[in-house]
Amino acid sequence: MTVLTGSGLSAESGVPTFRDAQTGLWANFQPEELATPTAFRRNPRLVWEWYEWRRKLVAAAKPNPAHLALVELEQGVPRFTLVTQNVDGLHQRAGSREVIELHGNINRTKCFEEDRVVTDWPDTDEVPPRCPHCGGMLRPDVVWFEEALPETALTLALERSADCEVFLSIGTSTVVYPAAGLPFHARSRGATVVEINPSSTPLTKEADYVINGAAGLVLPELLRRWRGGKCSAR
Ligand code: BV8
Repeated sequence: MTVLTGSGLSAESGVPTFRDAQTGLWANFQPEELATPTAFRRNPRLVWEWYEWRRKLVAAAKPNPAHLALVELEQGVPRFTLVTQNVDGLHQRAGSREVIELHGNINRTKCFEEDRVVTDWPDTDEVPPRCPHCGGMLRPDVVWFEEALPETALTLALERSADCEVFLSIGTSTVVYPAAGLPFHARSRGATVVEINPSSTPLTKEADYVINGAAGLVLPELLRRWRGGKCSAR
């Protein structure tokens, strides 16, 4: 079984989805306008502060029943793979052991010049802070639009999508590529594709099963039925 999650999975943890209306100062911006290297070059302070705001939101959030259900599935299903587009680290905080992060992690920071993770840096008033090695600006270790995904993560995600029997696509609008291509790739290789989402997406008409509901309610119920032997998970 291979599972792809999107920001809808963290919605019930209080983390706004990527296309939810942004609040406060950020209401004037579309995420796509801020999550790019061009935006960072143009206004590094604005982009750094947006991520600081999101990091605080994520730090205050807790994994929800959907995250916890995926931890139990990982422990009980042979050959289980979790692939996420989310950058909030909530799967790991819930207890998922192997998480393929396609879009990086907001809790990691890297040097914009050297592209290497930095764990601590001099505490100055400068925003964004500076790399202790080269003096370049620091940035969040996430994949921005127009940036390539981490090759190892994408290759592994494609392999696990190609050789699974069941592919669950949960809480994603299925519009951001190449991640959005994974359920279609799985389907083309013979997997049974299940979509869990309160709304329809470009995948809905291609999926074998569509469960219109919130992940935090649907996944625990699926798990309950699986434990009761009412459905098989492969
Ligand atoms: C790439 C990290 C090529 C940052 C994110 C020009 C140049 C290059 C590429 C492109 C280009 N033009 C277009 C592209 C392709 C582009 C793309 O796909 N654009 C889209 C918008 C058309 N892709 C890229 O740029 C990618 N890179 O192609 O590089 C390349 C190759 C070699 C060399 C150089 C370049 C990079 C894409 C990664 C962008 N980074 N995140 C950050 O977070 O700040 S993407 C961002 O969107 C998040 O990761 C998010 O997860 C992801 C997808 O969104 P969703 O997760 O689906 O969230 P969304 O809000 O959309 O939907 C939520 C869903 O949940 C909804 O359906 C809702 O109904 C549902 N829901 C709500 N509540 C619940 C629920 N479901 C279940 N339960 C609930 N309770």
